[in-house]
Amino acid sequence: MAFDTISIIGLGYIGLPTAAAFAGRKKRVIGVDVSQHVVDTINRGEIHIVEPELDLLVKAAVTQGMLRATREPEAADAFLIAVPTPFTEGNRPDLSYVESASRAIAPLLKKGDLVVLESTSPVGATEKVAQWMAEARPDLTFPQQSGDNSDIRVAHCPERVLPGKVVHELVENDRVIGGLTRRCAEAARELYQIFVQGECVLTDARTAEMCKLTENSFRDVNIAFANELSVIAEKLDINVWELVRLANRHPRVKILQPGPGVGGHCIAVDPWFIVDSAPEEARLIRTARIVNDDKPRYVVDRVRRVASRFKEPVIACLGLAFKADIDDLRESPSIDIVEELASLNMGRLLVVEPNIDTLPTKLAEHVELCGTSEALTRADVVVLLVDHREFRSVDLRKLQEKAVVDTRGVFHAPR
Ligand code: SAJ
Repeated sequence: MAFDTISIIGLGYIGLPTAAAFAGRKKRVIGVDVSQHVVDTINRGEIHIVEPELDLLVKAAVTQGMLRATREPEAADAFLIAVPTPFTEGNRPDLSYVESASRAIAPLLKKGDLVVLESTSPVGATEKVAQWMAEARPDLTFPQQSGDNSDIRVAHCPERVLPGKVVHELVENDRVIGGLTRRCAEAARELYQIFVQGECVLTDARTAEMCKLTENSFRDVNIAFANELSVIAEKLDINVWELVRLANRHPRVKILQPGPGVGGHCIAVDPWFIVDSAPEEARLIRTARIVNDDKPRYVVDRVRRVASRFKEPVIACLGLAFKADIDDLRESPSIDIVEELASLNMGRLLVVEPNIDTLPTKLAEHVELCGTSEALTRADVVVLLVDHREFRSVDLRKLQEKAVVDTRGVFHAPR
């Protein structure tokens, strides 16, 4: 199959790097996004997200004429849907962006085209994509009607890249490719092999959908174990960081690190897609979500207890991002914690986040953004929320007179 022109619908954290990867292999790429700002930024050869090395790739792709962004989808040989799949009230998956994208590309389809759903999706979503397109194009045949002989091939290939390492992981990671038929999967493998150096492993679409959800749920459940352990250890007056380090010396034990909660837009969301599909059966997965979602409240409680011995405490919160050494504040438990502390009005709140210049508006009114050294000088209570590199090198003597709540073991773990 010749994939001369590839269209990527959704130019976010996954779509844009994928578009740049195809363009880097000299494929003509049409990137589609609903935001005029995103389209204009990319067409200037710039990027609207923070991801190491991506700026250079996009600049090269645009200047060489291999990548062009537009708001309206155009004809192509392969379409990749990489739009958000958020969850709504009640933790139910919201497929409305996927549906809009499917309906937008349907009029452009021609015999032989391939459509791949990349967005993390509940089981059955790829079948729905094929159904939405079939409704709009009764003149073409789809896999659910004609099996391997269909005019249009439809597959699911979930992204698995780690924010901060996207450019490398996109090329190096193995890919799970699930086709609505075997031929669909094979066509998608041919597409991904254009830039993927990892292995492209074929399966059916439902297994591929579940595989992605399983990976993130596995991590969520294991982080929940670590978070629960940290609460138990505190109650029993045990240093959880030492405990985890020692237990992990067993050859078959690998406990993850406790933290202030689970953030980001994947691990805190995807397990709910499994719970929504199998509410009675997904007991452990649901409980893990609840344990992790409860952790910020527990941290706030601890800060409240510790701060109560000061009359008007200055509280310094170190870190706002959802994990170390990135600037991404989306779904960050640290934001929830700082917001809750602000609403409790216990004293003066300082925030240190070395990776941003301005505070999100919802915090700006109540807290002061400052540098690490100023915060440590002024604070009575220090709350470590993110294990950023800068905080790891803090001189522990500066904390001697302070009350410390360390949610990541940066100050409390043996150095
Ligand atoms: N966290 C802990 N303790 C740990 C590990 C993580 O508290 O031991 C917290 C982090 O601080 C953060 C959250 O969990 O708040 C999630 O961070 P993460 O590094 O585990 O994962 P993400 O959300 O950055 O990326 C994940 C990855 N999935 C897996 O590792 C199974 C990535 O490969 C996926 O592509 C991505 O989700 C996604 O897009 O689904």
